[in-house]
Amino acid sequence: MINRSDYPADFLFGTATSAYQIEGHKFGGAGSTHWDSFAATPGNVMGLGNGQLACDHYHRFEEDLDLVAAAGFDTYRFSTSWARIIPDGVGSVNQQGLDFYDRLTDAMLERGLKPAATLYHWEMPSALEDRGGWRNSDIAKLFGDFTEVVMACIGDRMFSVAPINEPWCVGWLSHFEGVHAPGLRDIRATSRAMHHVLCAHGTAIARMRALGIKNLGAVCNFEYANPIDNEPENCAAAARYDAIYNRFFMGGIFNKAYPDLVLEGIEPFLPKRWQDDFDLIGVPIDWCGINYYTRSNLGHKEGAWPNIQTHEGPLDKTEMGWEIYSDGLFDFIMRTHQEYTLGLPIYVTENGMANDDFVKNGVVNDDARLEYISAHLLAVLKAVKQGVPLAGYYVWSLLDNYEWSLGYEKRFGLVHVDFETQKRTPKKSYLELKKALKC
Ligand code: IFM
Repeated sequence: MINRSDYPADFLFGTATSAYQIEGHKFGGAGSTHWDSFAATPGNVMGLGNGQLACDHYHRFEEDLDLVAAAGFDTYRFSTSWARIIPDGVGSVNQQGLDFYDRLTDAMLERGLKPAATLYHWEMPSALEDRGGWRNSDIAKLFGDFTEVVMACIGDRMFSVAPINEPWCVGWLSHFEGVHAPGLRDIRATSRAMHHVLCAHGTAIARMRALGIKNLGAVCNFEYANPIDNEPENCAAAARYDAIYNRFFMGGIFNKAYPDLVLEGIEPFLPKRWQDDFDLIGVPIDWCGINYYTRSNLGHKEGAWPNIQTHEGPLDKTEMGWEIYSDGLFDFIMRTHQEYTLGLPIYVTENGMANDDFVKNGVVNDDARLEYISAHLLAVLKAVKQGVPLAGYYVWSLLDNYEWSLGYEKRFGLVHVDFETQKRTPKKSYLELKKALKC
């Protein structure tokens, strides 16, 4: 394990969670979300699991933040639930919802933790999904309205704010692959969602700037695109994957342009005059967040665009079946710095692994997670030494939680959660990180 003293003195260590994955959505007057109905539909989520109870963080947040602080973390990344605050997505505000985030914020500050907020981590209010969700061009404005409500309450106390977690998941995974809510498989829906999510990002940034909120960023996810061999058509498939996954959203936000390799597939389905939105999408921001977990091995597939086939790779894998490839994190940090952010601070806003964790005699031996985190923190250190302005690293996740379509089977936490009793047990990785953060 690394030591804190290996990193620059102002480098921040944190851990991350999201609202629907831990809070317990049934509490506090929250409205229905598209994850509730997606999860209630057989075949979408393992065990039909949903976020109604999750980790009951809604009632246990003090205990959970005690764990964050006791580990020696500097910052805590959390998200706000749109439907908890505005149950129908527009209109009446649920004061209980706002009060919850107000209390959560104060509880972070009381423990010396810097609050790092994400406004949207995937749970669209059902009433807005009924109106087309991310496919609806009104969504950017509605998201801006939600942003103002949240920030008027807690914005003054935030260390940093990002509008949307992982736009690739919101756009592609949810509307092209159908793996996440709303579970669509439609290229027109995908194209519109990919564009509108960026318009919503820009709208939220502009509204927050107007309110005087500081330290605004964007959080994108990245997956290393590895061709299975040197055959030109397999390399071309990997390049298309890279463009869709890793370059589309970054291109829009930082370079006001979409890659040709993506436009070749989606341009016919984008909204009219999409090019006119780049000044909004590319509104300046203060930092960029990289979420990184794995690589994919890619080859050509006959048939329709994007002609990509994913292949099983040779590297060690996590419980998600994801290959462990820490060099990919180094590559993305360098690329982000050199091609997109050009000197802005970069944070690794998510990194971690699912492991087959269980409590035995009060202990959880998750050595694999410890190795995974150490390897990725070394990749971060390598980039720091090359002069990249890396400002922090967040472990995903504080707690075992609701892993979306995989239900509660996959455990990503530094802290084990018994979902029957809600008992928290810090794992070995938590205890070792705690030692490392003291050195
Ligand atoms: O659990 C998710 C999180 O919600 C977003 N990033 C990836 C994590 C692991 O799959």
